[in-house]
Amino acid sequence: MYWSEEIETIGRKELEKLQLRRLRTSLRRAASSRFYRELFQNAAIKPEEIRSLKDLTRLPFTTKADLRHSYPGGMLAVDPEKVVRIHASSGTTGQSTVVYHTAHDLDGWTDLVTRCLVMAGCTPRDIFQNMMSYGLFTGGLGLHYGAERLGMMVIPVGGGNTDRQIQFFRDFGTTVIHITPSYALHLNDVIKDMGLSHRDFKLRLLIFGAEPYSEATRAKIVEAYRVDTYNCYGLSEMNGPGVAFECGASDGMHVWEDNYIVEVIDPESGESLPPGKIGEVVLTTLNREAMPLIRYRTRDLAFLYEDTSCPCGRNFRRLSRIVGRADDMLIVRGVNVFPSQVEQVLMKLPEVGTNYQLLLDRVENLDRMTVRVEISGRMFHGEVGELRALRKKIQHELKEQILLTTEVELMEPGALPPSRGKAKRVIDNREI
Ligand code: DLL
Repeated sequence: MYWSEEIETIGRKELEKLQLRRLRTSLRRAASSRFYRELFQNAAIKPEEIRSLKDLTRLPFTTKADLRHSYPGGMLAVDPEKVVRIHASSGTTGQSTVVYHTAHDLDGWTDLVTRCLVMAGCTPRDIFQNMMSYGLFTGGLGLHYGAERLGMMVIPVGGGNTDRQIQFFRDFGTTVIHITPSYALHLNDVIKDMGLSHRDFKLRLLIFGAEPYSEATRAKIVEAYRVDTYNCYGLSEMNGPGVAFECGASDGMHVWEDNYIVEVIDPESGESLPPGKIGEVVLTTLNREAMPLIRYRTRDLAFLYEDTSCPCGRNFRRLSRIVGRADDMLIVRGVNVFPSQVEQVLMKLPEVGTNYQLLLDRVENLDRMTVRVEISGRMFHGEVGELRALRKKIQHELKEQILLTTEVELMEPGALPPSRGKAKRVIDNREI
């Protein structure tokens, strides 16, 4: 099923022609912002000199720091009167980054989200409960308008208030939810505590994104809810959700390349990497008026699939799941560790519950990593010997995976702060 069949099934050659045409327009638009005018001048390059898609690599990158420095209006490329909405990134540190949208931009974004929902098999008969927060964060309004355009009944409940969410599942017969993976795990704990299960609901489809998660977590969620799951990737700088989305083949996320050019680069050298190689995702907007972004470094790590054909009929390149963030990488006693590696180990173990936290501190000048993990209710009432064995097992499996000896603290179910949106997994006390 397609929302815009003609464009979704476009051949690669046609697509590349369209991309080049749009790229040139995008560059021209970008050059009317103060930031890009200066950037192009400093790089001694004129937008008209970009005559092929390959030429794109001659242009400098744009970074999150650039967005911060040009706050609030340095990247605005249109007359402020044309702007109809702003969104901001959920980044927790420093100056926030703002993104401007014209009516055209919002219309284009909504269309991409609608494509995603149709690709996942949603129809106007579905009842859609949007459990991501509304406001400056894009997970709320972004999915909201796409779902409405498709004609689903939308319940704009937002994040949190878990009891009411469950009540709504029952009262309105919710069939599709949009939720962060960490909140889906927490929600399931509450569902179980209420003595309920997937049989009490009509859920059939779960869309998640906004934070990294492992395949093991997905398996846990599928087991609990018995639903089809779809991974949705995006970031506020690129509109928000709906930059890339899985099709029914569940094998990578199609990047909507008529709207974005995707590159994967070596985060150290900035060189382009071939398909299959993990690196930093770099995106260029092709259809945005208010704030075009050129070669934006996302800091997200993933790889592109080699093959551009897919059983679903779309030829848009596929991006792997996000394996981590360039800036999330922890260096513990000189070893590079991604929180996602720890999660992959923990979520595979049936004795482990749904929540965990990584705590880093420095003891006598040595890094120490403590993994605090909630165990399942059944284990909690078990024997002390059993718990000791479990702790050893977790330590051993972690050592195999990340090559580090870690402290493991087993916590009772519900002891760690639950996630109702993006989870905060790492507490690094080492700088303090
Ligand atoms: O999180 C947009 C979004 C909302 C995407 C709802 C999907 C669903 P930001 O707050 O700007 O925007 O955060 C963007 O979140 O750079 C990734 O690091 C991470 N992220 C988003 N989607 C995924 C995903 C929204 N599917 C940042 N898997 C991005 C892993 C994701 N990480």
